Amino acid sequence: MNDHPTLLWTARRRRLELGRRTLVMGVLNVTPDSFSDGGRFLDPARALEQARRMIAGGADLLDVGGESTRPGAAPVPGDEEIRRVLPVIEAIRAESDIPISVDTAKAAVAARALEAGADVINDVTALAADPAMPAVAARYGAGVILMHMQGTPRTMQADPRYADVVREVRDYLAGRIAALAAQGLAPETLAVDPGIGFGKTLEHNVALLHDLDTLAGLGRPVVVGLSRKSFLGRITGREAGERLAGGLGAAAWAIARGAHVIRAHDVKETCDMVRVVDMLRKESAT
Ligand code: HH2
Repeated sequence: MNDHPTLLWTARRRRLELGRRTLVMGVLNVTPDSFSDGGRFLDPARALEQARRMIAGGADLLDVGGESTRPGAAPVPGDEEIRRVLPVIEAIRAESDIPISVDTAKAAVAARALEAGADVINDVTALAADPAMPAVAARYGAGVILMHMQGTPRTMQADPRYADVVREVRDYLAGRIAALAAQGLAPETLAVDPGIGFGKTLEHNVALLHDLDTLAGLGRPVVVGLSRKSFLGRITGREAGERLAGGLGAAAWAIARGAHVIRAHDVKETCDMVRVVDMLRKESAT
């Protein structure tokens, strides 16, 4: 197993060094309807408590989202999304310097979040849904996560089809990197994500994780979110709240195949796994 080459990911004033150490991105869903934790952190005070728990658990980055993207989810208006995430981002920033990403596809939400101290835009549409998004990312020098999705959350799981899922996801992300660089985004701000579960069958998700090193070949950091997702339920027969062990197994595999950042709800457990896998990667590379 090759160790990962060192990569720099810039996000506003930050330079995140990736490769030697895998980063853990804690998920904070300020929504009533997220698939595994909907409604638990809609109250800003409870969201802040959860943020504190994730920071204490070892999170490297917190991903704050105000719109569920689960299959079938209804879109949320921008002003409602801002009302959900802004107080939480402000409260975290008031007491911690931890890097914060905002999980949104709307330029107005991203701009307000960046103004409040967020560092990264995590966009499940790879900055393609809102034409104003690339300019916001460029203006702030924000870090950006470009995720692949086939279709929209409302329809994406109806009948996803690919001739070659790994090649199509890689080519799509390579195309987005090139298009955004042409629009003035600095390539070192960009990270990529295969979008596990976003318009993909079990077989598609398995193929993407199996060949994840193909995405690492794009030369940008690879983010992977698989925590509690339904493909784990398909494999293990478990409900969302009981998929931690399956998710840790898949995430360990993803790191060995080149993932740099793991997006997870269970931060403490994921950090323990990451420490062990990172140690083993170093040993096997020497
Ligand atoms: N998955 C979800 C949401 N955002 N962002 C990235 N970059 N990668 C992912 O895999 C990803 C993501 C879905 O998970 P969750 O946020 O827990 O659920 P919901 O969308 O229902 O809020």
